[in-house]
Amino acid sequence: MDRIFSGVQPTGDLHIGNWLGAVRNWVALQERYDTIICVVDLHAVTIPYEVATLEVRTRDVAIGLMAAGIDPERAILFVQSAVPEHAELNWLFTSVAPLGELERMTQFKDKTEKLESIPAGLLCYPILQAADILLYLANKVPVGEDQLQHLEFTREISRRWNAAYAPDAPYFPEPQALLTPAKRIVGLDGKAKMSKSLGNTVGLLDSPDEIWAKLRPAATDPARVTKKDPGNPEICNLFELHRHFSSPETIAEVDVKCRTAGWGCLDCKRRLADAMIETLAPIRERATELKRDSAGVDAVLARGAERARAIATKTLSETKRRMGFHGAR
Ligand code: AQP
Repeated sequence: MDRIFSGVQPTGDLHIGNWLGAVRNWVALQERYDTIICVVDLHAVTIPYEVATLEVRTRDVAIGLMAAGIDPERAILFVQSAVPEHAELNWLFTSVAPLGELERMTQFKDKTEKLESIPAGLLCYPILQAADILLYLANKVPVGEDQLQHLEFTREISRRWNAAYAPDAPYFPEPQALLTPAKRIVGLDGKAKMSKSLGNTVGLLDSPDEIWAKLRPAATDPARVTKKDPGNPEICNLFELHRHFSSPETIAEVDVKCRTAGWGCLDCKRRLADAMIETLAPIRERATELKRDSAGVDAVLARGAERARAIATKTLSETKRRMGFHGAR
């Protein structure tokens, strides 16, 4: 069976971009693939963060994943820092990681743009990501479009490591991306990618009031200034969200009413809010239940880490043996 690996950072609350672009796909894929899902907290410390809330955020992201349908009986769900082999393989991969390519990564350039002092962890983030994936010899990686460059880097690490240490029989696979039709959800500002750190999100677990408060001021077709101007749904970010949340009848209605100025953007937003609230309600309810039992959630994650380590230790031994380390069997 093919194995998939994917991860999510506990840098904030899960949002609908994470869900549409990745998490919903993981839930579907866990039926068909050997699935490993990780809350990647080691990645989250590459930018300034609040020490006091990291643990809770990490648990909350895991709760969001379970509420969205990740089944820890079927998939392995765990927290990255509970499996130290990630950090060790990361180090071993630095021996083949090309510095020039790390410096050219779009995410690195974006995230360091406004920083006075750049943590080395931010530069090396893609090496750790390669270690995350290859530690489980995963050959498929379901992600959003923003991760494609990093995944190409993982493939490069795999090729370089195999060439250096396993030239006759390649050990690491060259994993392929699995994208969804919602591979890049734009934020409520209508400009940048929906992103936890940009505050342009709708949270997966937001209450109906929070959803409406965020959608009300959201950017729409910039050319539509007054209610009487006809709009163009094709350039309206909220129409894209209708496509993911509303029924075909509502989508058709939105299309006509927008083009003919049959209603204002606020009417359109109200319909979207209603569809979103209805779609996300079961996830929110399951999350509320799970939050009542944080010890139970921690036990699930500990069991996930045990299962992950059983695979990780084996890969690490094989890697070290091929690299010639003393005592590696
Ligand atoms: N806007 C998006 N559209 C589609 N997919 C997305 N993903 C993230 N944003 C979108 C996908 O969600 C998975 C988990 O992402 P992550 O939290 O680990 O990393 P990220 O891409 O860095 O997410 P954020 O929200 O942008 O976090 P910050 O602001 O902390 O950097 C990934 O598969 C990602 O592709």
